[in-house]
Amino acid sequence: MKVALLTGVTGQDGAYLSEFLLKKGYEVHGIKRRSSIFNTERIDHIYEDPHVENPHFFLHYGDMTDSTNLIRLIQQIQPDEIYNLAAMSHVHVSFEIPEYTANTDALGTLRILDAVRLLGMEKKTRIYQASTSELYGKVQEVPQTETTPFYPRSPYAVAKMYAYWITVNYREAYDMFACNGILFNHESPIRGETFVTRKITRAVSRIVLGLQDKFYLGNLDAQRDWGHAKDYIRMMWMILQADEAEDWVIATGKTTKVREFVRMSFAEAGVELEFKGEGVEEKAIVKACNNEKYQLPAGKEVLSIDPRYFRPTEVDILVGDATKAREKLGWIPKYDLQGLVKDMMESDLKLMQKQQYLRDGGYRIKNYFE
Ligand code: NDP
Ligand code: GDR
Repeated sequence: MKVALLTGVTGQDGAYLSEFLLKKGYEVHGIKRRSSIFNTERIDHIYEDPHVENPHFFLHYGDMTDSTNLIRLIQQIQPDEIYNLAAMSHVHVSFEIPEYTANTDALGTLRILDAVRLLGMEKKTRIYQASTSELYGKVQEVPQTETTPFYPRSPYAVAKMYAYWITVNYREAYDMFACNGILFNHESPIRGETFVTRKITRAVSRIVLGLQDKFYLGNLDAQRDWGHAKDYIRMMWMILQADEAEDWVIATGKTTKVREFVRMSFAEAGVELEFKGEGVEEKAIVKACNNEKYQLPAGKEVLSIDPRYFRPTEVDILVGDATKAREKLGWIPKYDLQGLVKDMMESDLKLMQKQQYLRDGGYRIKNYFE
């Protein structure tokens, strides 16, 4: 039985990858942070009571900023594969906490690599590093490939650039099987609530159900290459099964504006929108509501711009060329953007219906302004 260790096990990708590896027959170990409230919601359904016989899924306390903890866990678990997914992963927030972001995302990666080397496990343990399309930042070439130059545009991206190169350096210096997956944006029903796609699908669901009046976004012109996380985690595993340790772009090859994602999400609920105005004055107005379940009158304003969501430096357009992964790893995504929006909207509508029942039953429900 192969043994995998995942950092960031409580995040979107960690949850899907754990499930995937368990189905493949792996023993899976995940590192979670201590938190004052439960932070395992995404993996609760696969967590096994540690008292049952022969469990396959284990959680350990740890932190990317704590070298001795990481060394001890790697020594104890003796993983065949490490997936380094832990990160302070919010680009905008990284401008607020740049030092912490560097410590976790850049030095955290070094700590993992160096622990494996220190323990003499270079030949045993394969390492996947969660690299990102944010490395391309101020884009030098469209579409972006494995050879496109980097130009990071946030403390997050700069930290991830260190992580990228230290992974390459350890591979070359110590002959380690260490790989970067340069993954473009991937989303899902369990995407963090403050990333733009999930913020949109949650807000749209709340608005059509009458739980919220309108919502606010920043730059609607940003373009992203959005895929489904379920497709992307499969590639993380494929990257570590390859014959050679290499770096790989994983992307759909299509790019879409944030504005269009808003339009598609409302359309999924049967609501047609019209965008009026420009810049910070832009607004989205209901043109028609074709779903009799929802009471949205034509002319209702459902979205405005709030400049607080603008970033000090923005990444305008990302679109990846995953030809290498397609040809050498057989990368064929199952979801297109329409399928992704549908999956996220179905899930958030269900989730928000639960809130609607609570509200109608006289219970107080949370407001979400983020
Ligand atoms: P999430 O933000 O959903 O998850 C991040 C995980 O890292 C969480 O489990 C979080 O724990 C954990 N974490 C954060 N800081 C620390 C720390 N100091 N020590 C230990 N654990 C920590 O990210 P995703 O699942 O979306 O992404 C996974 C990885 O892939 C990240 O490294 C991200 O930067 C990268 N990436 C993501 C892309 C995407 O589109 N999703 C695209 C390209 C790269 P907690 O739950 O306690 O907060
Ligand atoms: P990104 O994702 O920065 O690409 O990083 P995010 O969803 O946060 O932003 C995408 C684009 O949408 C614009 N935007 C807004 N973004 C947020 N979060 N909130 C808003 O209100 C809003 N309005 C407009 C942003 O300006 C941006 O252009 C994600 C993360 O998962 C990273 O960890 C990962 O490395 C990259 O994707 C690839």
